[in-house]
Amino acid sequence: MSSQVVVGTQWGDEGKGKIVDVLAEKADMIVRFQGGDNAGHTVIVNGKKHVLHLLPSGVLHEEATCIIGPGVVCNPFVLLKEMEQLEKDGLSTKHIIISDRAQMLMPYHQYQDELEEQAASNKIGTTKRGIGPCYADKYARHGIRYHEFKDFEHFKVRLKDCLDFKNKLFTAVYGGKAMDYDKMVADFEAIYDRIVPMIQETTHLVNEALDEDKTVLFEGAQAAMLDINYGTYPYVTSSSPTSAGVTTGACIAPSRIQTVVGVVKAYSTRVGEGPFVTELLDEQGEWIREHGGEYGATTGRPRRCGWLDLLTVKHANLMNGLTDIVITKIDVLDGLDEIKVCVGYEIDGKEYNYIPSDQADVAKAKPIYKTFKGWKTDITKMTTVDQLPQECLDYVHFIEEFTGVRVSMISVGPDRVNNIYVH
Ligand code: 2SA
Ligand code: GDP
Ligand code: MG
Repeated sequence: MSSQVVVGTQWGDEGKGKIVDVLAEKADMIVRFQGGDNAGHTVIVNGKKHVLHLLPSGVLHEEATCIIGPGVVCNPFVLLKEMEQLEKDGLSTKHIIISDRAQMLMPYHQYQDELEEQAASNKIGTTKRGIGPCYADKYARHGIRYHEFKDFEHFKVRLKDCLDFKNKLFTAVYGGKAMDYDKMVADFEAIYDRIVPMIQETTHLVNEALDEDKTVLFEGAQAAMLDINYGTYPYVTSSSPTSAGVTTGACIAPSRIQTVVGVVKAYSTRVGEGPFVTELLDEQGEWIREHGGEYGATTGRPRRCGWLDLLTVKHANLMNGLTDIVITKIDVLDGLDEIKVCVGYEIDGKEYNYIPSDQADVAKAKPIYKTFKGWKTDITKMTTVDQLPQECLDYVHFIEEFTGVRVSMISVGPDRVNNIYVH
């Protein structure tokens, strides 16, 4: 049996999509276990760019089974659009399965997300894809699961109940519009024949694959600092994008997890609101954004940029039990004279080697930096560790030393082939 988890260690957009695609070459099954189409995972193969939102990033490997797991909030309309795009690109979508326990993200969730973001005095900066409202309904036990969709008459009754309730909320509380039930029924009827054949019970599929010694890859979306429990709450997403999230979101026992790969971008970015201790609100930050192409893969929003904050990676390691780190986008730093890394916070004169839970404290934190000399060499064509400049290796070794986790791969470009294997 081989089970491998891939998770983000910062605020997302570390390049998880690329890494999952690379690791999926050896996988028999790839499972998304949390989140929804808020994710934007970019995979580049032979110069062709694919941006995936709901589909696992391993989907380009047609021989592997791709599962949208029970922990996912899945918008069926977005899913079909994404599948149509792949089909246009000449790729197969026959290997995609939706867990019958996955929550169906409904048009009213998306609208609710928009209205709540508009009304909020303290905005989260969500992707407005309906993720928070859908998880809220799940935990309030109002959610509609995919198995309910199979019986369309039953689904219509559930939809009526839910929409009546939401329409009261939209009109009476948020000053929005009521959504039309008949139109919604017609929209769902139109996708019924494509969606239903993909719905299956998946917990036995995943566990049987592990029993049969197959290789199963669990793909995280978002990242540790956006975790609902241990991220920068309330500026987080509404799921657990961690190895613990795999156990609840894909239904495997914790003891079945073997390797946990944490993807670490060589600098930090964040989209949405919330404290960001190493943020660079100057030309240096702009430089990173332009050189790193740091714009949201789902919304196109400019990402906030800053130096690597190793306290977040340390925090991610506590949450995930990382066995490996993959460093990405280190090539983006190629042109710099010097590079800083945050190794601690100073808050009201006190030094912290961990991340406090109160965001008011984090907002006051001053980063304690260690400075590295830049390598000023183009590393994008390099394929082995011994080709890397010493300054670059010093940077990589420091990440290993600080976190206590080995770096097993270094990504030096966006394409599937731009990798240096370390161990
Ligand atoms: P939500 O929509 O409820 O999950 O938003 C809550 C917070 O989670 C953040 N979030 C993300 N952060 C980085 N990348 C994400 N995916 C897209 C990408 C984002 C985009 O790959 O670029 O295109 O803007 C993602 N999804 C959610 C979000 O910014 C909020 O801070
Ligand atoms: P994800 O959400 O973690 O999958 O990351 P995104 O796809 O949102 O953002 C990562 C961006 O960086 C994408 O445009 C990738 O194509 C790109 N990328 C991934 N790895 C590398 C790398 O090592 N170097 C460079 N220059 N770009 C990379
Ligand atoms: Mg992304």
